[in-house]
Amino acid sequence: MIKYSAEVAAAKAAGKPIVALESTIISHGLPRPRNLEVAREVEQIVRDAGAVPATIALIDGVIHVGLESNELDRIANDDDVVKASTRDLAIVEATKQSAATTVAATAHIAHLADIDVFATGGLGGVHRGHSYDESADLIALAETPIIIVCAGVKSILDVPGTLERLETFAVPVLGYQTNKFPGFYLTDSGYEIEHRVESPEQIAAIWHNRFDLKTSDKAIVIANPVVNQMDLALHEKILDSGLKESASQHVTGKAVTPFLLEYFHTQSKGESLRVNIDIIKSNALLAARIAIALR
Ligand code: PSU
Ligand code: MN
Repeated sequence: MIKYSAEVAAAKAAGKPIVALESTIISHGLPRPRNLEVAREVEQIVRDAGAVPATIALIDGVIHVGLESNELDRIANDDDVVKASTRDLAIVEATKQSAATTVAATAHIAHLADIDVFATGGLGGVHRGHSYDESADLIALAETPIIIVCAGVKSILDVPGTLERLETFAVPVLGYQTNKFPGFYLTDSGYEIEHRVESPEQIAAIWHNRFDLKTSDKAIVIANPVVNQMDLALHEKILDSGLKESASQHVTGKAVTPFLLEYFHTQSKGESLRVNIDIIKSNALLAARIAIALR
């Protein structure tokens, strides 16, 4: 059911630390041609840190854990690559489509592949003024034992609403060297988090304790704030107009998040893109250090 890249298959055989990487960021989150370059750079960051990258996607209906170079190229550049969340997986398999996987679907597949650590940009969550627009990422976190490194939830979302839902689902949220919940493009969303961790070793200890306590059926969210955030005034301005624009164009369902991210990238003339890339790289590095600490 799963096809492993040569690199990931060798890492599994040797018991090396592996980091799962999400592919919707590449196909639907970042503009071409920068998306493919970033995907390759992020994989290299994981290798340089001493772990093995496993970018997850479906190619012609087959689940891939780890992509060969030409496969990564297809996910970045083919127009027919769809965005697959967990509910889409069986359908994409049966119809032999190629798909990038969201946080939810990537976490699910990573767990199937026995990978414990996963890096992304920002989590999905509750949308602002939502009439039931809530990312399936939240449900996946409630059902999948995996450590997910992110820069908080995307600032286009209802941040306090998302934090409340994570509490309801009993998903622990740990600030990495901070008590401020990060706001994706922003270092601080303005909301506090109770627990803070200082090191990958501490995260590994929490992971192992949860197994002992049998509270390990959920994800652990590691919230890693971006260092050089986006200009605050610019962020507020674009967010405001972007939300209005998506409402007036009646953007719905899985198109909402890619629409708003692209709106940010064009309106900010690349400033949000710079921050988004910083976020992904820094999260991949931390995820690699955690994967190593778990061994
Ligand atoms: N983080 C980014 N860029 C992205 C995403 C996350 O920096 O494009 C993607 C992830 O795949 C996440 C998805 O799962 O956005 C959420 O989409 P939705 O709101 O439709 O669930
Ligand atoms: Mn949604």
